[in-house]
Amino acid sequence: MQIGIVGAPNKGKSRFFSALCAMDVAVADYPFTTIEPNRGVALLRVPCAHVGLGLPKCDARGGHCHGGMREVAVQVLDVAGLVPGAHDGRGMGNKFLDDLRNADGFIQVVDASGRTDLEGNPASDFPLDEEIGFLGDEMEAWLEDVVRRNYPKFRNQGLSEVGEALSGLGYSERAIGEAAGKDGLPLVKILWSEEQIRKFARNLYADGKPRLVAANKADIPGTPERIGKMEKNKGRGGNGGPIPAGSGGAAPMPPIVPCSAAYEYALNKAALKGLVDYRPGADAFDILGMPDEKQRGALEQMRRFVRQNGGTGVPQALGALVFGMLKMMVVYPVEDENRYSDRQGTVLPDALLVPEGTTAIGLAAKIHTDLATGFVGALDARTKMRVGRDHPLKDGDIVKIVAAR
Ligand SMILES: Nc1nc2c(ncn2[C@@H]2O[C@H](COP(=O)(O)OP(=O)(O)OP(=O)(O)O)[C@@H](O)[C@H]2O)c(=O)[nH]1
Ligand SMILES: [Mg+2]
Repeated sequence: MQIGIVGAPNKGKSRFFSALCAMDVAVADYPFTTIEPNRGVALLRVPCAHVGLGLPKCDARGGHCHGGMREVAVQVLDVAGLVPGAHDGRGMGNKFLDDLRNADGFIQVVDASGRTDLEGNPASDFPLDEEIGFLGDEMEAWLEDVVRRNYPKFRNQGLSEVGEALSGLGYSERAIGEAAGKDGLPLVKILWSEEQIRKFARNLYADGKPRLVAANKADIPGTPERIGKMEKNKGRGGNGGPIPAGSGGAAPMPPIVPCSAAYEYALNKAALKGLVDYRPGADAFDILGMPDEKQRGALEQMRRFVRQNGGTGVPQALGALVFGMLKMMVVYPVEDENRYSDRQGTVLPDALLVPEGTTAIGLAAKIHTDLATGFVGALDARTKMRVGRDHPLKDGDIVKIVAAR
């Protein structure tokens, strides 16, 4: 699973990325600080299955489990700022849009304080809805260009050729079929008009990859009020539903999560120094040790923000995108259903992020192709009941795959 962090320049994308991935990257108060993309791994925290099983602990591999919360890895990509006309090569051009091809979903970081414009230059009271809308328009136009460029490859052909021609975009054949079906576009002997190509690209964009807005810099005084006002004026789709095609007037807004990347970053650093017991995602923390007066004042301010907003909003934005919009869930594959462990006795070694509706055979394929080809059955480790290959798994399931060797 890969999430792209996108937005106009100078909005706090890299700060958001560095806070999320605990990785220091260049951050500065001018546009185009980032040119080459930054890649990192964010850890989402979910309630660990060992708690419900009454086990004292688990042995998480490649991650941690603290206070009953298990870490699950998500890849994150921070790219250069996009300006209006980026799909035509303006600003840093469409290379950065191409960097985002493999992303499953997007977090658009906006400067909700209104102090920067679409080019990342200083502004006062820049309209938030305009900033949110421009990115949708830009990404849609980029996708349309890609489809148009690839059209000769699937002209006169069918669905699988469209899938092949657009395979670099990371859309499933099903998503492609649905996008065409929406406007009744034929998927055999394809001969689409310019207008039909446009409609197809538009549908693919609208339903394909979700976008959530991180309304950043909410720590700046007056910003939460600006966000509240904009949401009230616009009326929100805010339910993880289809993403609007650009600002497009009456189109519903993507879900919006107010946040402060600066606070999330500072709190993680303060935790490393032992000044706070903050854990990402928490809505409260204690101040520890002996911060000096200035540090204490800043930490108190952050504490108020976190209390009022249910957190800094940064891990919350990622969680809302991954679980709420991309509809992922966590399952635990094991080899020993009695000890909930692998063969060596490592308890709940892996917590895998998979799409809701993943079946037993789907999980087998994700773990190893050999497990899928030799698939005999699966066992729900909680109930010790056998489940069939097409049995849809549930969030938190602990599953043993039985395969012929
Ligand atoms: N007050 C406040 N400032 C922030 C926050 N996040 C980022 N900033 C500041 O905003 C400016 C831009 O931050 P960056 O993370 O470099 O922004 P970017 O969107 O990656 O910028 P480009 O790479 O140039 O597109 C810097 O001065 C940051 O310190 C925040 O949550 N609150
Ligand atoms: Mg940057």
